[in-house]
Amino acid sequence: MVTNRTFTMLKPDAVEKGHVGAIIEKITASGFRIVAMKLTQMTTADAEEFYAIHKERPFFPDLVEYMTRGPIVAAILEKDNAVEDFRTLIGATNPAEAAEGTIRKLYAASIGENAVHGSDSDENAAIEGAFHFSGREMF
Ligand code: IDP
Ligand code: MG
Repeated sequence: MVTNRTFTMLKPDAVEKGHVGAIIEKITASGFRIVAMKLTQMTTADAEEFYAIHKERPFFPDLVEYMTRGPIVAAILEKDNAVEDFRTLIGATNPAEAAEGTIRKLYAASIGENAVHGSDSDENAAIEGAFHFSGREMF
């Protein structure tokens, strides 16, 4: 079980607004090594499976619509304490509550369209990374 990796997505709003380069620069400048990375687009079935834990929430249909409307950048990142440190780097789910200098404070528009995903546990990091990447795409 890998414990020093996390999984991220630069969500459709971040790609649409041209923030990919700036966000990747901030991630690598913060000490994360890129293990895997690609531009891809989730299908409705992909998004429903990826966010299955939220399927009873009122925002679920909007979340699936948002996450499938355009390309995302999916990536696996490596660093000591990766999951926790990456959640700190991205900030709170609601950008209005995110700390100064965090990716969501800088680039997110709202709690729904919040620019970036970060895994919430080592277990989910492994599941989410394997959802998007084969072993041959990980370095
Ligand atoms: P997280 O992305 O910070 O881990 P989660 O609670 O796991 O936050 O929610 C997953 C995603 O669902 C959020 O990143 C956001 O895009 C969306 N979301 C969460 N809560 C709300 C809400 O109250 N309204 C609209 N969208 C939400
Ligand atoms: Mg979450």
